[in-house]
Amino acid sequence: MSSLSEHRPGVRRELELTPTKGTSMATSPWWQGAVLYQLYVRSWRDSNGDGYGDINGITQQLDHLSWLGIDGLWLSPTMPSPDADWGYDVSDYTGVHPELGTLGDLDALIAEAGRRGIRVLLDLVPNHTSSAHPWFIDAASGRDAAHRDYYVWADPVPGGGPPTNWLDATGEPAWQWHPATGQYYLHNFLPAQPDLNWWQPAVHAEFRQILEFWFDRGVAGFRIDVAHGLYKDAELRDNPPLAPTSSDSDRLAGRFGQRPVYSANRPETHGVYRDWRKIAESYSPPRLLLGETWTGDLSSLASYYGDDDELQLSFNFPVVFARFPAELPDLVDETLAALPTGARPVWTGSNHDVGRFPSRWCHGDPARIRLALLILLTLPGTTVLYYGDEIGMTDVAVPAELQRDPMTQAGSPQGQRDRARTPMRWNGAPGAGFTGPTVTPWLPIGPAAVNVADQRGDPDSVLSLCRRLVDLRHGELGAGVAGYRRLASPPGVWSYTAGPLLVTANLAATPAAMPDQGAEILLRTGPAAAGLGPWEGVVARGG
Ligand SMILES: [Ca+2]
Repeated sequence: MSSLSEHRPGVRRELELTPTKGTSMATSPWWQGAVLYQLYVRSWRDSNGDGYGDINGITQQLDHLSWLGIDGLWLSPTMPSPDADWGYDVSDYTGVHPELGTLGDLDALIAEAGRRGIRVLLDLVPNHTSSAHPWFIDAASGRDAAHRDYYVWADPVPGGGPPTNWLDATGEPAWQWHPATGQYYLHNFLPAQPDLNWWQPAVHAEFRQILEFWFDRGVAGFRIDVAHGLYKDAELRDNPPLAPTSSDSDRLAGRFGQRPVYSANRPETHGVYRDWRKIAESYSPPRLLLGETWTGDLSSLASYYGDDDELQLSFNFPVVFARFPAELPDLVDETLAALPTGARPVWTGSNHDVGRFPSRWCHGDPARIRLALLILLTLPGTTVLYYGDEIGMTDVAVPAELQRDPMTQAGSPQGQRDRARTPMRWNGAPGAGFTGPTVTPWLPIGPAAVNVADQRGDPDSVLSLCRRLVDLRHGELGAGVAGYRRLASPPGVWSYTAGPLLVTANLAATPAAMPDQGAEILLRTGPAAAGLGPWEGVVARGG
C-alpha cells in the first residue's frame, strides 16, 4: 500500500490488516491466543545471494507464514549496527541495516504482511547502544560533551580499579577504562556495547521519539531486549555473591558467581514501561511491548506487567530452562498464580540466545518435539515459535572456524549461540532454498533431512502437526482468554483444559493409559492406539 510508505510525522496511522482468524478485536487484543514467530533475519531467506538473509527474503517467503497461520513476526535486529553482537549493538535507531535492506523494504514487508493479517514487531535495544552510535562518539569526546550523561561513567575506586565488581556477559569486568577522559564506562555486554544511563531524562526523550517513529510506520510493537536492564543502582553498589546453595531462580539470573542485584532488575525501570505503555496505547490497535525479562523469579517476572500498565507480555525464562516435560505442569500453575489478574502469559522454548527446544528440551527425539509443540500451542495466552521450531530443527554444532558470535566464542553459560542461528532449511538441496546453491552462507546449514519442502508433503510430519495445532489454537482458543485448569491425573500424566480443549500429555518414555475422557479426540502426536505412547500428547474437545 502506498499509504504505508509515506511516513508523515505526527500522523498516527491505523494498521491496515485483515481481521485475525477467530479473534474478536473488539474484546481482546490481537496477541491474545496468537502465535508469534521469531524470525532471525540473517538466517531465514537470502534474496540477493550474498549469503545473509534479508528483509526482501522475508517478503518473498510470507506465504509460508500465512500457510502456517502465524499472527505476528518478531524480527531479530534490523537497525544499522557494526554487528559486534549481530545487531544488538545499534548505531542508528531509526534506520535499517544496509545488509538487510532499506526502510522502503521494511515498509513493503509490513504492508505485505498486513495484507495477510500478520503483524510485524521489531527488536528494540534500550539497555545499551553500539560504541559507534553518534551519542557515544560524542560522549567519549570529553567530560563536558553534550551526550556524556547518556552513558554510565564513573571514576576509579580510591587506590584505582573499576567502580564496582559487576561482570559483563562474558565474565569480564563490566567497566571499560577510557584513558582519553580518565573514567570508566559501563558495559553489561561487550565493551562495544556501552550501557545507556536511564537516570538521564534526555535518554527517555530519545526513546519516546524512537517508539513513535516506528509505531507511526505501522510497526505493531517491540520485543524489548534486556528489558530487566535499563536502570542501574545510583550508588553503584557491588553485587552480592551467588551462594553455592542458591535456588534455581537465582542461578538462572546469576552471572559468573554474582547476583546482579544492582546492575539489573532495578525498581526504577518500571517507570519506563509505564511511560511506553501510554505511548503504545495511544495507537489503534495498541502497540505490543514484549519484554525479554531475564529473571528466574516468577514474582519478578509478574512485576513487569505492572498493574496492567507496563509490558503486555513478558518472556518466561524459568519455563525455557525447565526440565522438559516433567517440570512444566507445576511451572505453568506457578506462572498463572504469579501473574496479576488479567495479565497474559507468553510461552516459548527456543530463541537466538538460549538455543532450540528440540535440542535442549527434547534431545532431538521426534516424539518429545511433537509433544512440546502440542503443549506450547495449547496453553492459554501467547505462544512464540522460533524459526525452525515448526520443522523440529535442532541446534547445529558449528565448527570453531565457522563461528560468528563474538560474545560466546570464548565460552558462555548458555553455550555457543551460533548453534541456533543457522539458516532455515527450506529444502534438501544445496543452499537449502535459503541461498543460491553455490553461495557460502554466513553460517553452515544444518542436516538436509529436516526441511520444509519434504515436511509439507507429509501429513505425519512435525510441520503438518504444527500447522494443525496452530489451526486448532485459532479455532478453539482464539476468542479471548482461554481458561486453564489442571485436572487430576495419574502420576506421569498431565491433563488440563484450555477453553474447550482437553489436553493430555504423557510425560514419560513409557506408555500410559488413556484417561477415560469421553471426549472427541481432535489430534494426537502419536499413531492411533488404545493407550498413550511414550511422550504422546492428545487434544480432545471437552464435554
Ligand atoms: Ca542477502
